[in-house]
Amino acid sequence: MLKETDPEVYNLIRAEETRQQRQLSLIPSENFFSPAVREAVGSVFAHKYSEGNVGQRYYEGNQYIDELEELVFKRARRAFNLPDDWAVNVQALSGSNANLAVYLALMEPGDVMMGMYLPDGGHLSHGWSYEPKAQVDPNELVYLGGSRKVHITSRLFKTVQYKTSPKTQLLDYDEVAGIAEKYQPKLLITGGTAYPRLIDHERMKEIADRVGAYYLADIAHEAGLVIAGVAPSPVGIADVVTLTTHKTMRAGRGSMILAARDMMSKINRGVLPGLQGGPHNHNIAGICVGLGEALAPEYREYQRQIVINAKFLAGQLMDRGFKLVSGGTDKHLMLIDLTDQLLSGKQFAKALDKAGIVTNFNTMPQETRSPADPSALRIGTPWVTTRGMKEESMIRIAEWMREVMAIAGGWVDKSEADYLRLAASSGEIGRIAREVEALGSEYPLAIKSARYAPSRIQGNSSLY
Ligand code: DSN
Repeated sequence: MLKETDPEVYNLIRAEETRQQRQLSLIPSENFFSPAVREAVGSVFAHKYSEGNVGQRYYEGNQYIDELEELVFKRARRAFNLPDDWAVNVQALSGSNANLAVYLALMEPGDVMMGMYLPDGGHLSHGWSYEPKAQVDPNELVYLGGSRKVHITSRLFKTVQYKTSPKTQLLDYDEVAGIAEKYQPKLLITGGTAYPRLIDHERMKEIADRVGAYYLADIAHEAGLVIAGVAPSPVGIADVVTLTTHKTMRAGRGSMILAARDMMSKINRGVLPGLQGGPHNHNIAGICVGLGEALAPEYREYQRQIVINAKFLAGQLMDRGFKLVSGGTDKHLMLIDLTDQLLSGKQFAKALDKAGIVTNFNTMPQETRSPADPSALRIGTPWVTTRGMKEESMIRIAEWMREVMAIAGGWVDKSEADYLRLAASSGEIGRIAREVEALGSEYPLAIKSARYAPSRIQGNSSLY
């Protein structure tokens, strides 16, 4: 129908679908959803306003929305093994909004917030600001921000950021404890976008307790791994858990907040009226379907394979001379340290894109370059694992990455425009793009996405 009524948009959708089929996304925050999730997202639930919570809406006609949210709660309760006195919010429109709702509930302007240093792998919404052109002391393990208050959290709160150890590139919990003692945060946050190792939630909660802070575990990246038990769960340990539903979790686009019931009533008010109006009920329907899929037995296998693929790919890359931040990964993502390679993160990402391998350039611990052209490349395996790829495909990906570095490394002295022109016209890069596409054609987008849809739900089916 869209084809006839709006061919311009139809053609863009088809073009994007072809791109997704032909290229391989190694962006660790990207995944794709089953046809069932997409059907729910495209449903009539998009038409309904439903400000408020189950049974207490400001609009009439919400009986099915109420049932839908109840169903999400039941599925989330099982997926995350929630303690009886914990509750769920699924209305925040994104991970950042989920975090902001928690801050609105638990903090006052001027309070101290402590999260991970952004260039080491933290997230913007954990309090980022910086000082343009200032050199940051690589041996100083705490960062107090700068005059460029790029994220609203740095305007509202005093922000303190802990770094990874310069020696190991790992979190040093004793250092974090010392920083917390010194700055007395009201909220201690873990999680982020580029830390390739697991987090010790018990230790972090202990540090938070010692200074009277709340502990927020932001597991946006790891939510799927946590559901499957292949990464440790902060549920029942942290005071609040936030997450996005579309990364490893592969359950449609949105977010969730998990916390004890009494705290959740404050957080619900942080979401509405604090931050937003009507929830996006069609996305909530998609998340509900995705949670159903997450309760199927295949999901655990999928999450395990994500980590197997990531560790295997890490080994293959290191065998080919690439250095990885912290020496590897425990989960779905890794950071390639390019400081001893010919290309910067941005140059490598641009050449890889022309070869059909989609990545993103990223900062890394001890970063000396600008975030616009940093020293590292961030990659991960959720997307390629959803396509059904296993270890043998990781070998091919690592080899293509080595080849692209060798080919494009020869153009490093060119101007940016010439570099991009050469990357786009190179026969060798074009050959790799065709090989990538050929591998992709063995793992079609649509068929593999359906493969993980549940045929039955584990456990007590009366809930469903
Ligand atoms: N954009 C997400 C990521 O790529 O990790 C974080 O918000």
